[in-house]
Amino acid sequence: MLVNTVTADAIAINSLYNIALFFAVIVFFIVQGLLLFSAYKYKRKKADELPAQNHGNMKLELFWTIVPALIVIMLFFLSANTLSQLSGAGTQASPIHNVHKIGDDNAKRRIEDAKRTDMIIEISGRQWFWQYKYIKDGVNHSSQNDGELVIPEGKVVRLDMNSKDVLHAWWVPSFGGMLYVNPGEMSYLWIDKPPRGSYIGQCNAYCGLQHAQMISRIKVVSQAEYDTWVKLKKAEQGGVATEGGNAERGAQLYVDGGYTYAEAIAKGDTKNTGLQAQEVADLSAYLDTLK
Ligand SMILES: [Cu+2]
Repeated sequence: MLVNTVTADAIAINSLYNIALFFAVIVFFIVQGLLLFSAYKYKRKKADELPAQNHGNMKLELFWTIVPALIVIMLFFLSANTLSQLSGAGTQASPIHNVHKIGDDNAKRRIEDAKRTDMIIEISGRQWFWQYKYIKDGVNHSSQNDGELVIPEGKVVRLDMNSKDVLHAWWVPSFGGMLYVNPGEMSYLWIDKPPRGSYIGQCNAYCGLQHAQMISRIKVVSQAEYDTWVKLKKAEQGGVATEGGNAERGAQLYVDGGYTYAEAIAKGDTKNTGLQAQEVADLSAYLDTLK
């Protein structure tokens, strides 16, 4: 009801919330309505009047015990059902199983088997930013200076999270649930095929003075835009010019002359970057704007 929900997880959580809200609103109006009605109807009319003295009403008491109990039982089953549908819960229908101690290989294997994953991003919470490490694409990036977590659309992205200092919590309302990120533990969350767009999250556990600054900006883009972004980031971050597919030659160039990816681009080197001439020219122009 309150946020722009875009993934299946977020939609499931949101509809559960709406059902709970529906019952809460009905209960609110019945209780407040009876309160106002009684206050008006049975108010003292004469100074020395003694109102009727009632000692219990069996029917009424049964009603206000059984009906709320039924509502709570129903909400319990609806919640359990929603929990079991959430992405990544997979075969283990509990978010508790999405967290394990660092070094627990059995638990890690269960996580790896739980769900098909297209892409893994390691996230570490720090006072007071999020560090993003793209495992396969070799990009190391953070939320400092409005850095965005860029992901390609329609992919199943697994976030492998831990904290380097204190307790944090990852929460992007548009993608659904929140998860604590603790020192000494791994927490896993899946972003299930997000559509293109910009989303925002906030660390949801008070983690020190600048907790409020701990914002995560997420940008979901097309695969082509993502590929370009990866190239740009790698160019900015330097690194070894091994994109030509010849890692040994790249490593040798790097050792011999500290020849980095960025330098290779600056020199218009298509061979060691593995890029087309036009791409090298575009990247080079972009890098110039950063100087
Ligand atoms: Cu935090």
